[in-house]
Amino acid sequence: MCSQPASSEINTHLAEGVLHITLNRPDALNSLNASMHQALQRAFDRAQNTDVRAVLLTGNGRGFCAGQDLSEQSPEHKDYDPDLGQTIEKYYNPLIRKITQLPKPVICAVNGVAAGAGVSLALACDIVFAARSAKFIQAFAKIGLIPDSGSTWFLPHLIGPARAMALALTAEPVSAEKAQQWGLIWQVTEDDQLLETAHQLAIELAQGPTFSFGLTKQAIHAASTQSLNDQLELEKAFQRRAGFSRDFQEGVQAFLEKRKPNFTGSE
Ligand code: T3D
Repeated sequence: MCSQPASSEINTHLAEGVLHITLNRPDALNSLNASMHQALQRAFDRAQNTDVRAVLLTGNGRGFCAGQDLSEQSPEHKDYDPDLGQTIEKYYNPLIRKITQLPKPVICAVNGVAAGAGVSLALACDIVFAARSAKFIQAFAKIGLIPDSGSTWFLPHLIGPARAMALALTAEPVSAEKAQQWGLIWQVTEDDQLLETAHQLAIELAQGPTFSFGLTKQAIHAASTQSLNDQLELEKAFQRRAGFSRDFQEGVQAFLEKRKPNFTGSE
């Protein structure tokens, strides 16, 4: 195991190919301040390295992430900037892009309440587990903002425009169970099984064919803006690349030899 004391506001460690990233401002429900944003971006940059084959993101304490740290939005704060477009350009949009464009699986374990950009952060991940006690809140409406960090895209794509609109305008909390029923997340677990369940899957995926996982992720993200015809072409191009990979050879060989494949994750 390799620990990285990069910042006390997030904890990271790498074990068995899984980079664990834990948001660590529990007293403020892991709301995102500037230094935490910087640390998170560094962690997702670190995740690009080939020794990382999956990422597991979670939060410390009773919350997952309450979105933007609102104390930084007070005119009394030393770094106060009324232009929110600046924060979004500097922190939120790059973070969401780093996660969605990372060519390897990112698993999120939502351990408690997710609000505002905390919901977007979870939904940017590839597979989302949530503890039964967790809830998802589009808190933006309560403070006169619009859903950001991808929420106006993730919500209608995942649960349809009717539910997306109502959640965005009312900020009604969605329970973990309802989030699963609606297709907002992958799976609810009992609170005390959340980390173990997410961790087991992360280890399994870290032993998988990382290169084709990266292509799969890219293809699924592309699907929402493409026609079926274009998507068929994209699948052809990506499958060609996957077909030349060492992991494909290994996968077929292992199948024929009736053994577990030993994927290296490489192209
Ligand atoms: O550039 C930009 O800023 C634009 C980007 C915006 C992105 C966004 O995310 S905007 C949305 C920001 N988030 C919110 O509006 C959510 C605010 N929080 C809440 O509504 C509630 O805390 C929750 C519904 C999430 C949880 O409620 P509850 O009752 O379980 O906990 P609590 O008592 O409200 O919070 C516990 C502590 O965390 C409390 O501190 P204290 O009193 O014990 O010292 C509270 O102030 C702190 N906390 C919670 N959320 C935030 C926060 N501190 C700073 N910022 C927060 N977002």
